[in-house]
Amino acid sequence: MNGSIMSKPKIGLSTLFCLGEPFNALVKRLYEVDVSYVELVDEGLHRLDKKRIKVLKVIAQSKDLDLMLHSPFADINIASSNSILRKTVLKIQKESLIHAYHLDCQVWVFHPGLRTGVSYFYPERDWQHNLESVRTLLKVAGEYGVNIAIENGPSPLPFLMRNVEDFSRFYNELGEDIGLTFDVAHANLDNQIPDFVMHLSDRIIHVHVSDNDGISDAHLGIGYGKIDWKTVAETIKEVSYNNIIVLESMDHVEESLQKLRKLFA
Ligand SMILES: [Mn+2]
Repeated sequence: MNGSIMSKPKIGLSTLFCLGEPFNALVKRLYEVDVSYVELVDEGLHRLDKKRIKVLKVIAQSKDLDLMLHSPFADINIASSNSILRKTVLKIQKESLIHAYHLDCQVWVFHPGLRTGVSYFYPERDWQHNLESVRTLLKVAGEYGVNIAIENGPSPLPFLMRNVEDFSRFYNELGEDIGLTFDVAHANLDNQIPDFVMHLSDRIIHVHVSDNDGISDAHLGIGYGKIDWKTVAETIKEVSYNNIIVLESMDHVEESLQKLRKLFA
């Protein structure tokens, strides 16, 4: 490997940090931010529609932004045991995926399904529903030519896919290709950071970062939790990851971006 010809990862910013603000404030922030890669969040006050997509396209063009999109996640369970809910969830997710198509997003990120109150009785069913839903989303993604990536979920939430073992089983059984959004902070809650990079580096097409204390998914600024960022950066560089690393911290945003630029320089 020749270090001089290897390109380094690019640092991007998720708009999660301002999800509490109205859409107009998001627009203003997008005109101000000093990044070229922005992951929008199709959720809460920032839910997308045709009109908003038009506004965002103008900004992206004038600021030469590369956009990515995080799918809705509140009350979203693609493995729901209730078929009516599952159908509705998939409808919401498909609409969001099509938003990503209209915004020319590099990737559309979504969460795996979760266990429910009946998973104890039917442990295999939610796993199968999760696989089926992912296949459905892959089909839509193929129709629209959108790249999609499934993210490792954070403990203690009962996500079906949180560690390397879950993802290995998933990839063995899916029978199709799908990229992985490696969330470093989520992996830290399961002590899985090095394991993901070691075993699934060829699946990782997108990375999320924020800091935490190893117990709760607090989305802290980089350096404000217990994650050893020097080691994380070395590990990620070792596998020659050179795609985008998106900051998902909710505070110390500017400072965190600077730290990431230095860490991955
Ligand atoms: Mn994330």
